[in-house]
Amino acid sequence: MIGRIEHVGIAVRSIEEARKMYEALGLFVTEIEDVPHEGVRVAMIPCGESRIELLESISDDSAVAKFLEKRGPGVHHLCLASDDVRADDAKLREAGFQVLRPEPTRGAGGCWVQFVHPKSTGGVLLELSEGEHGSHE
Ligand code: CMX
Repeated sequence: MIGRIEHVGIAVRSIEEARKMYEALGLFVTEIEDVPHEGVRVAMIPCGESRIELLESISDDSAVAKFLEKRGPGVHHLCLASDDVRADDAKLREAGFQVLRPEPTRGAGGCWVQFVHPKSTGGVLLELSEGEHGSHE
């Protein structure tokens, strides 16, 4: 089952530059983590019950590097908190949506994550996340 919006992922060229605007508003970065298998460095900024995830590429062929090259900085994905990512993954498959990975993988913060292709969702890359940061409802 889906709960809150866990985070909104924003592709940035530089976390150090991008964080300044949020900090000017009194928000702050609580965690910075490299996720090597995704080729990204992520900075998490809590905002109400959700978070803003700044995504900087650390690898030339990462999803975020490709996105920045094609589209420039901007909103990259929407992440919804799931209390059972495998069950929600199965529901999406059954409904004919294009789930990107054969099964959930570990993402930032040790969460289990799955992605749905933006071509299949009306233009928004969707992430489902379950775990330490993904399921406190
Ligand atoms: N949002 C909306 N559309 C997107 C997109 C995004 N984030 N990324 C790519 N697209 C669009 C492209 O613009 C392109 O559209 P056009 O054909 O109209 O030009 C199309 O999708 C390309 O699709 P593709 O050829 O299948 O693939 P790409 O190589 O561009 O990869 C995707 C797209 C979604 C499959 C890839 O980014 C992916 O696997 N993402 C999941 C993993 C991920 O994003 N990891 C980083 C975040 C990790 C984290 O949060 O920790």
